[in-house]
Amino acid sequence: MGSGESIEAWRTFDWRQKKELKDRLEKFTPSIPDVTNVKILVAGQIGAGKSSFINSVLSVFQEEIANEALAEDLRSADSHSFTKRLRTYRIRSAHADLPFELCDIKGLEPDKISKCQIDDIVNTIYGHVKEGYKFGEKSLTSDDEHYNQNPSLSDQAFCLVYVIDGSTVQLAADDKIITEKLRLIRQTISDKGIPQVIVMSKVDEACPLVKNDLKKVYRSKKIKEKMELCSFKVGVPMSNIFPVKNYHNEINTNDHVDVLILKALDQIVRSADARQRFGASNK
Ligand SMILES: Nc1nc2c(ncn2[C@@H]2O[C@H](COP(=O)(O)OP(=O)(O)OP(=O)(O)O)[C@@H](O)[C@H]2O)c(=O)[nH]1
Ligand SMILES: [Mg+2]
Repeated sequence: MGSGESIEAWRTFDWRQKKELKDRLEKFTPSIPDVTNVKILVAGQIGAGKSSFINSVLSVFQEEIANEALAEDLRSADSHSFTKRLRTYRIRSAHADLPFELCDIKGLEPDKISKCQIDDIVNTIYGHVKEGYKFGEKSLTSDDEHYNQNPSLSDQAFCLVYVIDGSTVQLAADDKIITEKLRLIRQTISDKGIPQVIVMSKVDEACPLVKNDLKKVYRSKKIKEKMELCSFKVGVPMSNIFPVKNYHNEINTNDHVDVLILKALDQIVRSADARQRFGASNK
């Protein structure tokens, strides 16, 4: 047996639910009447697949490969993030503009703790950072033209998505800094009770079994172990971790890829909406 090792399904998953999930998301309306959109922040290490995940979500609804949130094709040897500015993507389908938005930000660097990056992410969650802001060496200050003094509920992010590269996640100490950064972000926003969802990307690279057949993802021992590792490192329960294969080099969409992406998005949107409802009624 290969290193992926096929075992009994450890999570029940209906591979035929694509239409149901897609329809539900297309009909979704935020619970709070004056909220125009539910905003979701996508964070994670450089190269984890954040932009590719956003592209994949856009692709599922457009029914063709999107390339809006440019993902890097040929990553240079240096450890710089390809995405440098805050960009927000509205999801559109053939039928409608959906009321949720995904924010793409600069990746977290694995080599140094920078307070500035943590401040910028926390400010983005709170809705203080305007579209197009370039993440730099210094934190955004309240006198900057990209600082939004009075964020509305629609400007604030109500779910924090961590994209973690399933092919490289490991127990070793070399990514301690990333774990520490995520902890610092969580600590800063802890009183807000913002839900967190992990999207574990690159499951195709993480397990040869899954590379051959994506439908083996919930039968692969290796994928289960990697997800447990993500859970342990970030402190997010398994039920909030979703394995995905992003579109990155394909020319057509595919139902199996789509359904995993939709399942992750469905959970993200629901937890964000629940939080928004709770947060607003608390005011
Ligand atoms: N095999 C495989 N490759 C992927 C997957 N997701 C992303 N990639 C590749 O991983 C690389 C990085 O992806 P990006 O989406 O640019 O990552 P990012 O997190 O936005 O990176 P930064 O913007 O630099 O922080 C690209 O070469 C993608 O093609 C996946 O699910 N499977
Ligand atoms: Mg990116």
